[in-house]
This record gives sequence, C-alpha cells and structure tokens, in this order.
Amino acid sequence: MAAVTNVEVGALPAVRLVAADGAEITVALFGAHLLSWKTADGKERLFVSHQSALDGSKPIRGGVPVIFPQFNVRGSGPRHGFARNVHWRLGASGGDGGRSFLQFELSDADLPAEVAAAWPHAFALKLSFVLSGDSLEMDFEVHNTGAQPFPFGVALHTYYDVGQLDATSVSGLRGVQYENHHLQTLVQEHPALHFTEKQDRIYQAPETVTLNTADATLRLYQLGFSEWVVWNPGADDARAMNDLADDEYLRFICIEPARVNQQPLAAGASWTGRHKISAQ
Ligand code: TA6
Repeated sequence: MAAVTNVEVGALPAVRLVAADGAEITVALFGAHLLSWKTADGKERLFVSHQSALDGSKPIRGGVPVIFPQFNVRGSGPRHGFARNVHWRLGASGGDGGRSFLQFELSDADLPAEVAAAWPHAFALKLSFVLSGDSLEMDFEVHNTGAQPFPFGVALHTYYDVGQLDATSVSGLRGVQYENHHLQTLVQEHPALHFTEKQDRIYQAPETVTLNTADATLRLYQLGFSEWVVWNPGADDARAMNDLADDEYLRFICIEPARVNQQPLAAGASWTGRHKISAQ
C-alpha cells in the first residue's frame, strides 16, 4: 500500500508519497513544487540547491518549479509566472497495485488579491504526480473556467541531479532545431549535447530525449508540449545567483518540457501536457 503523510521541508508544508516498492516523492504545497524523487533503490533523482529559500519568500531553486502562465519573460507578468510562487491545495491522493499518485490543484479563487488582480482570468489547474516502478509521470491540466479566452505558456522546469556535469549528456536531439541564448536559430549536428559551458537552449520538442549521467540513464517523454528547454547556467551565471552556491552548477542540468510562447485557451477549453521520466 502507498502511504501519504504531511511533512515539513525547511519551513514549507509538504506531502510525501511512499509507494509500495519504496519509491517516494515529496511535494511542497508552495508551488506544488516537487522537491524530491527517490527511486526504490533510494537514489535521489532531483537537485535542490543548499542555498534555496525554503520558506515561501521566493521560488525554490531546484526540484520541479511549475512555470505558468508564462515562460521566462515571454508575457507581461512575473518572470516564469506566478504558479511557482503561490500555495496550491492537495486535491486527491491514492494508489492501487503498482501506481500511486498525488494531485494538486490551483484556481483563481486561491490566488492572493494582488496576483489575481494582475492576472484576472478564471482558471483551474491540476498537477498529478504518478509513481509507478522506476517511472514518475507528471500530468498538467489547464482549464479555462471563464467566459473569455486567456493566453498561457507553461513548463515543468525539472532540475536533475547529475552528480558530475562533465560526465553528463543529452541525446535524442540530433537534427532538431533550437534557439540558443544569443537568440540564434540553429540545428543540432551532434548526437549528444555536452556541458562544457553555459547552455540555455529551446529545442522544438521530439517526444523523447535521453539524459545520460555517470551512473544513470533517464528516458524523458513528453506529450502535448512543444519544446524541450535545456539549461545549465555555467560558472559565471551561477556566481551571480544568490540562491545557488558557486560550484552547484556542476551538479545539475534542467531539461524542461515547455510551451514557451503564450497561446490562447478558449473559454471552457482544457489543455493537458504529460511529462514522464523513466529511470534505467
Ligand atoms: O529555463 C531556462 C531559464 O529560462 C533560463 O534562462 C534561466 O535563467 C532559468 O530558466 C532560471 O530562471 P529563474 O527565474 O528560476 O532564475
């Protein structure tokens, strides 16, 4: 049987799900932010900075920030949207056989007044985390509950603990078009992307990519998103970030299924995106 308990991480209330096989996830209500995913062998798969605020004063550096309703500065609201900065509700949890889940919800009625005033749309979000064996699935649903369309962008900004950056690569992107941080549009020639300098690339999304680290292979699958964003800040940007230790950039990369440009969602319509990670 799966077990669901309330825990605290730093000063943040969180929910922990432990599956029958011992795999576990911990999700803060602040941002419905996945802070930890351990496979049944006890191995932590996600990175969270030791310098991250864990008190709700600002977004968490690591885990899986939920980016909504805009990616980075591609919209008129706060960078990467408000969803990572507000408190969500646990809507449902449970499990049967080899599958167990936590589902978090957020609607316009949950928003602090100043956030609701800046983004005056009626919406309902659901984010489910489903554990099954050595896989973790995240299903994100956006529902427009109002009478007017609204624009949104989205990303599941996943920080992987790679242990050793110089032994890490991402494959499955050969021949795929991307935009780099100099805003050049290029096509990837090499079979694998390595991390010898800052990388901040927005790829058109194939269904799957593979993350190879010194001691693990993770297959990443997306459905419904339009891009994969691949990011590592490199030494100089890392030094400029006060919620990341200077050498922590050597421990993680982000690979994020995304829809980077805001697109309209009609009144009454829903959009869903799926992100599944399988450890091997
Ligand atoms: O997803 C990559 C990115 O957009 C980068 O440009 C980088 O700055 C990163 O997100 C982190 O953004 P944050 O607002 O969390 O500092």
